Amino acid sequence: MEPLRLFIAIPLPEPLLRQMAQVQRALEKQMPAGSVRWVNPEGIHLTLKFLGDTPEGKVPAIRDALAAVARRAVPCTFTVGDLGCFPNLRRPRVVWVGVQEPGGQLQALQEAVESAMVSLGYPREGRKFSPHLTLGRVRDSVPSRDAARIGEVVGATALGTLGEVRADSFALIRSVLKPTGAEYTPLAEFRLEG
Ligand code: 3AM
Repeated sequence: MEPLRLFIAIPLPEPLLRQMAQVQRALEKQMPAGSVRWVNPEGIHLTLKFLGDTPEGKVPAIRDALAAVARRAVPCTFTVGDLGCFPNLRRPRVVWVGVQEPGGQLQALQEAVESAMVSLGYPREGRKFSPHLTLGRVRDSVPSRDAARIGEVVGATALGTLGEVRADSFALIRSVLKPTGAEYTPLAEFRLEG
């Protein structure tokens, strides 16, 4: 049987997704044509952990482990705003909107999810958790002049705060890669009950 490509993420409210679509359109107008693959705004989410290819038989154990995390984790409120690029503005690969949560509960949730998945055999993420909402990915074929322009536009755009999100659940999501972009299907949602 085909493995499932899975990840764990916090879903976002519809009005925020509409704002994100507006930001995408505003940026697209200023950037070299076709230089960025914009993600489908309906699928924008806050990723907590990417699992990747997973045998279907492992899904019940993942669900059980995530349910246990959710029973202990507290809901949190985070702010969405400002723009940036990974790895940086000079070499932009991913264009994102930032997520700020000074209280540390989001970080704690991500660490709890990470540990639970490491216990199930997934590799621990080597990089520090940088919560973000991906707007688009710079195409590999983009000439360095165009990449520089993308970084300039992102650096010059003062987005400010788009809104606050009350996160009271997270989801296990299946991703199917298609030529038109990734299609996401939630397999299970977990309410934060701590
Ligand atoms: O939240 P974003 O969109 O940044 O980039 C992928 C996306 O994150 C990330 O998992 C989310 C759902 O696809 N992703 C994809 N492949 C990955 C990998 N090999 C990955 N994250 C880490 N390692």
